[in-house]
Amino acid sequence: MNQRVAIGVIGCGFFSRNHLNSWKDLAPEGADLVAVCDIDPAKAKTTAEAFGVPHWYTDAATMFRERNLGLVDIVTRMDTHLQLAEMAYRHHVPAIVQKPFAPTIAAVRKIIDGAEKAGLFLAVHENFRFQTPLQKVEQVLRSGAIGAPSWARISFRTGYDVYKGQPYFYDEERFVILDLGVHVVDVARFLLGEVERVSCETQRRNPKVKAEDTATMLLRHTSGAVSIVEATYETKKLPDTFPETMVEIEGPLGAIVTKPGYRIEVTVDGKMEEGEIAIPMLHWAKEPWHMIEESVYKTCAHLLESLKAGREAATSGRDNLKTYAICEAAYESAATGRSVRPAA
Ligand code: NAD
Ligand code: 89Y
Repeated sequence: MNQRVAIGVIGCGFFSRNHLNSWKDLAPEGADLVAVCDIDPAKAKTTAEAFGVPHWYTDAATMFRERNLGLVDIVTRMDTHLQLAEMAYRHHVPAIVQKPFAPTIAAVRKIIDGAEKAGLFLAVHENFRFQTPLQKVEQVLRSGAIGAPSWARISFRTGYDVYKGQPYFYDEERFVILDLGVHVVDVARFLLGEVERVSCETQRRNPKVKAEDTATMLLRHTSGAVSIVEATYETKKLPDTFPETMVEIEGPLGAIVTKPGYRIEVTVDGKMEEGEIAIPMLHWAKEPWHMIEESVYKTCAHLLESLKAGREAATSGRDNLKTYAICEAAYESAATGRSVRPAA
């Protein structure tokens, strides 16, 4: 029998439409979108109307009291994640929180401890490792074609106007590492495994933002591999590859390189083959975001399936703590000029 899960979404802002569309599309897999909540009544009401959601709230506590939720999807910004996750635990509701997990590693640990004490499923909506191009790279890597990877560059460099949709970026106290670095670091872990040492330099190149908009990290993985992880919103380079994460990986037998426009080059034994990675266009998706939008659907599908099966998600709270700890180490390295061991 298909187990149904009553889902409430908190936060009806810029990114929420991707979650809402995904949950609607996952109805055949058991997702019942029953309520939305936003402190802004106009946003809550228009979202409920647009997505045909039967109940809307301006107060999360009331939503938890009145609806018998089987899952809450917290799509607010990080400053509210701890308070809302703890509210979910008090009502014995499993939770997903968007990245970044929380503003500090202490808050991240509290969110995880709360879920573990309550015996509840907790996952972070970390969607980059569900992106079709990065899954393709992982598939080639796992095939063994290039051997065990020993060096990589994983970079997200763009000058796309991200501030238009996300104007809160101007005022972040810790900016590009927590917003974008978390994704790119998570991809580095996904492809090359755990990390034992981090060095980082940060820069604020756009005078209109408060904090760093460029981060260049050097990671030493426990396997011995080394990766350069880059995140910037301030490149003027063309073509602008937004929203692609570009990857170069080298192993003893060959290399995997992604190229702008969802292309991939795989070199094995001195022969290079080029290919195109087809990105499915979901019915609600729009370029250039369609690749990210498809990954949101795949992330939601994985999280729902894991919850229903009683399994830990690939991006569980515990897993994402490791990504967060690398980012925290990157900030410490940039501030001290030393390399830092991540403390997950
Ligand atoms: P946003 O500011 O546009 O939306 C957040 C919404 O939450 C607002 O409408 C606000 O009124 C509401 N809100 C705040 N506190 C609330 C509370 N206590 N109860 C109910 N509603 C509350 O932000 P956004 O751009 O939609 O980002 C949301 C999250 O998604 C952020 O953590 C961001 O980093 C993340 N995000 C992820 C991706 C990705 O690819 N994974 C992309 C963009 C944004
Ligand atoms: O905020 C960023 C994220 O998490 O993914 C894409 C984004 O919205 C802009 O780079």
